[in-house]
Amino acid sequence: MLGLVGCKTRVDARTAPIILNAAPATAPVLGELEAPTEIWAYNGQTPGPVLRVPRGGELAVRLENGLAQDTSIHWHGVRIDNAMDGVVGMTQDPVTPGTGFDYRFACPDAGTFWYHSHNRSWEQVARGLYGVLIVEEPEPPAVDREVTLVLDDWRLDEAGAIHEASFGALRDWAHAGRIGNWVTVNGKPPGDFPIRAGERIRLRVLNAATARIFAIAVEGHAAQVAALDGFAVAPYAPAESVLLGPGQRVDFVLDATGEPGGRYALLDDAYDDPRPIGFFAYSDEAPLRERFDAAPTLGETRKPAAPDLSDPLRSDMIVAGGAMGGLGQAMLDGEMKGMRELAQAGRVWAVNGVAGDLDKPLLSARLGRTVAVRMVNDTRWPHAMHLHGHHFTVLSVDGTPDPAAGSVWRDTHLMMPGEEAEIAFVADNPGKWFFHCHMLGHQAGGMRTWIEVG
Ligand SMILES: [Cu+2]
Repeated sequence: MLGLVGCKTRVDARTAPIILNAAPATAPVLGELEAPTEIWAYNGQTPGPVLRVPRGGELAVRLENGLAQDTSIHWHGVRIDNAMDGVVGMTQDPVTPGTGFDYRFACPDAGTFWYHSHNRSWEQVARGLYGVLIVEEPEPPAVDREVTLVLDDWRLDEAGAIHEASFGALRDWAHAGRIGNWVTVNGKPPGDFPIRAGERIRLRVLNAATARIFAIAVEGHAAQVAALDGFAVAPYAPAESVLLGPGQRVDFVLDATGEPGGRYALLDDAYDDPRPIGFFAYSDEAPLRERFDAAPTLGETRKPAAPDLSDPLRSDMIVAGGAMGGLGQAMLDGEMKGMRELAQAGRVWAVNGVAGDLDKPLLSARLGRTVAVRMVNDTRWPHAMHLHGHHFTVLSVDGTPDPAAGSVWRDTHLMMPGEEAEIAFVADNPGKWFFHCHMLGHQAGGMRTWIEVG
């Protein structure tokens, strides 16, 4: 008996894994009053459960695959051990139906991160396989409450079901991606977020859509940006709505300066005039406070190594192709192929003239080397370029130095058509790291490469 107790204690001393079961489920995508929609989910819900871990803590997750397809989980934005990065075919074998995989890794940086499928992600994420990962600061900022909003965009048919026939449609992949026709916040159609006057809220916002860009602002409020892609910045009230490409996050400090009983829209104006994607609905209670101190900083969320720009390893990453892109040919399976053959193979984008082949890395850097990548968007479409395992700083956009260079660190950069951006980072995490567009149909269609570190 004693031995058994001792054994149990030792087991408990290591974090017991959180089970994430990926399987078909139903969810109130159309709203609580409508028939539920068939989706794919972690533990029966989309978004999946919010995972929380203290900075420096270890996360242990057992992925169980209850799908009829292979799957895996990528931990987006985490400077993770390469073997845990979740990229099928690069860092791990696929998790086949009926089997599982144990993820166990340290979370070195605080901030708002997320997790999602990284196999057939253009389908699996679009069907609902994602969730938020929060790594807590050692001394969290003084706020009354946290609210997490996960934005998504679904393509539904007339019956309200996920439009399955268009999964993998090359026409979408070659344009803006699988843009949907139904926006949800936390898996439901835009509704009310209860709020009390005088509250100070930390608002974590994630764009989990596979293609749609959001640009958000809170009507009548000076919400202050406190973190981008999880990385703390000195709080500021942006002059315009905050652009969020697929995969990107923003943390706001939202001071509830509205009137009791009032309703204020969360607005999105990424493509059109501002339209509400939810409402902050004030209670009638008297304000919690009349005056607000300056917004708190989130403290030190990460410690990115300072890049040595005196002699960086330089690389070009020229993305081309897509509709109206004029891509004549590209390498596929080691051979130069014309656009028709590329399209037949489902490849419509290229990185440095290679249409998605992964036999060679974009670059190989020794551990600790500063890398500067000139990213050129030679297409007619925006792209959300995501680097795994590292955080980079944007040095310049279209030749203009970025004033935030060296002080803002991101894992995803939203590139506009024709844009040329230079980014830099210290290659300080050994392994093979995927580098791709987070418009996930673009990635599948060839807009992907990888870097090798160490
Ligand atoms: Cu893209």
